[in-house]
Amino acid sequence: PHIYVERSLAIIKPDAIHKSEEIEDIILRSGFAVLQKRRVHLTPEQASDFYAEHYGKLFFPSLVAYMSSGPIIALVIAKDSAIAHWRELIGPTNTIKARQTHPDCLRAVYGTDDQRNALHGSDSFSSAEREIRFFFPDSVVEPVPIGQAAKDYL
Ligand code: DGI
Repeated sequence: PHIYVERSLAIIKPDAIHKSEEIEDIILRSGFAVLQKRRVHLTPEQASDFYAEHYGKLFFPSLVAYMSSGPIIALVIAKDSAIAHWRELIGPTNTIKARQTHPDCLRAVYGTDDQRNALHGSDSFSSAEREIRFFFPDSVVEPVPIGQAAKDYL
């Protein structure tokens, strides 16, 4: 059977930025390659753009304020089934509920509350492609051996 290396976009959000080294270490130890990495401080306009699908929802203004409140780290990560594997590792959206049902997931460990949940992961192939282009507009897809350390790529 073929194993397809897939890319996903991970974000270390403002409430977890002080733990970024520890989190990046977990990403590598979980078998992901880090293909690209950028530290950015989004403007409210950029944060609105990134979360455009939630425009109009009650929590949208506070989500935008939070995501533009400080620096974040965007990472393109790669692995077989990277999208599903990363979502599984970060766990449920709501940190408070995640602590009850998935106490070992990264959001349970590093998140703050129902909105400040430490980490982002693309939820589908099409959102991964869009989100990678959002942060890395010039990115070129190159084949990458699984399990390589990020330092070999940065
Ligand atoms: O893909 P996820 O990040 O797991 O979840 P999502 O795409 O549904 O929502 C994007 C972010 O918006 C999520 O990480 C946290 C925030 N959010 C989602 N639902 C709620 C919310 N924030 C609040 N305050 N209340 C919500 O119901």
